[in-house]
Amino acid sequence: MSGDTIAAIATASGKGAIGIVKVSGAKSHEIAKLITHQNLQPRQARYTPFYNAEGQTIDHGVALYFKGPDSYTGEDVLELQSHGNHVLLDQLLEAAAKAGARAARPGEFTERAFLNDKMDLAQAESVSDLIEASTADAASAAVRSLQGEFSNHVADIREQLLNCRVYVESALDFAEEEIDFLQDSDLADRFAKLNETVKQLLARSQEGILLRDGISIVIAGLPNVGKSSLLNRLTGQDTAIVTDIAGTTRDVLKEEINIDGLPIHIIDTAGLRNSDDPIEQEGVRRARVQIDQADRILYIVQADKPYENSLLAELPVHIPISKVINKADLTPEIASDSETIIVSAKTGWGIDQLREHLKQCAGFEKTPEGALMARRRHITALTNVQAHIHAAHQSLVKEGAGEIAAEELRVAQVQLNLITGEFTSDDLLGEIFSRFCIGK
Ligand SMILES: Nc1nc2c(ncn2[C@@H]2O[C@H](COP(=O)(O)OP(=O)(O)O)[C@@H](O)[C@H]2O)c(=O)[nH]1
Ligand SMILES: [Mg+2]
Repeated sequence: MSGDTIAAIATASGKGAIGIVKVSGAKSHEIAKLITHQNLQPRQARYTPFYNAEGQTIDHGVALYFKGPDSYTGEDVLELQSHGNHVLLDQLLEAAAKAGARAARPGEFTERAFLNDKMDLAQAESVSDLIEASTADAASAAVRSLQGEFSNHVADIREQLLNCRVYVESALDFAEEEIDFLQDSDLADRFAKLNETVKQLLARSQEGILLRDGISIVIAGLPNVGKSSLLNRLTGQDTAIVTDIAGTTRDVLKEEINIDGLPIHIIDTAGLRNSDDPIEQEGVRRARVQIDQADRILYIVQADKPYENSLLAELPVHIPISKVINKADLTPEIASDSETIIVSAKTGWGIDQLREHLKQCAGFEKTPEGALMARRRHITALTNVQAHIHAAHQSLVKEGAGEIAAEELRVAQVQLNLITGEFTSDDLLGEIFSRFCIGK
């Protein structure tokens, strides 16, 4: 248990019906006494006045006391629920400070929960993902991970890994004659099952990451091909100014839509052309910056002049491009290949196919068991685990090299432990929790 007692406002800023100040640490009960003038019993809500250090009433509200280890952080915890006004909450915080608490750092309550074994690191991280979730699907994925579903699968992989290690290492220790790993069907089954478990967890976690982060798509093309019209059509809103004057859009416009729960950040840009107008030149410069950072470019041409000044050669080669022919309503026949999507931003024709295409490009497939919220570091670790398992299996069946296989399995296990935080450096912990909001 950490020595000091921390306090923070736990509710969002702004006015609301209720605002909460949270306190955690050994002094919680004493602080409760100083603020409420009552001897609070664990887990019993008490409606009471809240007093400042001078004995003046700050507000009336509900005080809740949890005795550690049966609390969120595992320490003694106090929750003061007052009216949701920051003037009051600041006074409550000050009263807690005068009674011996210090201001909590971002994520410090959850960090303590992790340090006191109330949850593992992957669960702690999903607390933040749950708070940040912008769609119902992302929230469900975060809840699953918070409940430990992700961690349970990691534990399952750990156990299977351990079994494989024991198997290989004991074969090494006790075998009198050369072991024929290749003929050992039991071993092959173990590796196949292990590999499948890792693969499934990776798929569900990748879906979770997509649900949280989505993908960013920039709309690019010549002036007047209908880029802004397409943005408006996709968002269903009249955000961007549309005119028949080339060079209308100069600023970068960003909107977010979601397709079946997948967030897509759509960016409309100035049409790419050489211009004498310094404002438009700046618009084109900004457009190129956005294009360079996108996950995908929607390259728009118009149906009545599809080959006019192709810009394809100007677009960055490292970013995937989807070619879209717009203004399909203008020409009855459009020559295109199967890769090209044909739409009319004006009538809405083809927009559903475009949405479907975006979903496919993102690799967004709903796994039957549902997504699990995860971090990129988890994906990296799981991918490494997968590679080391593969290497172990290969060295067994191809070279009969038991020692190398055992070492590969050991390294796989180290990678796995990084996920749930068994052996995690303080730097990494600091980085993870500093991104939390204060009061969580
Ligand atoms: N007929 C037709 N006109 C369109 C379509 N999409 C856009 N336009 C027109 O093309 C012109 C340029 O549109 P805008 O969205 O401003 O193009 P941007 O410069 O690429 O952003 C406007 O007059 C739009 O009304 C379409 O699908 N069909
Ligand atoms: Mg425009």
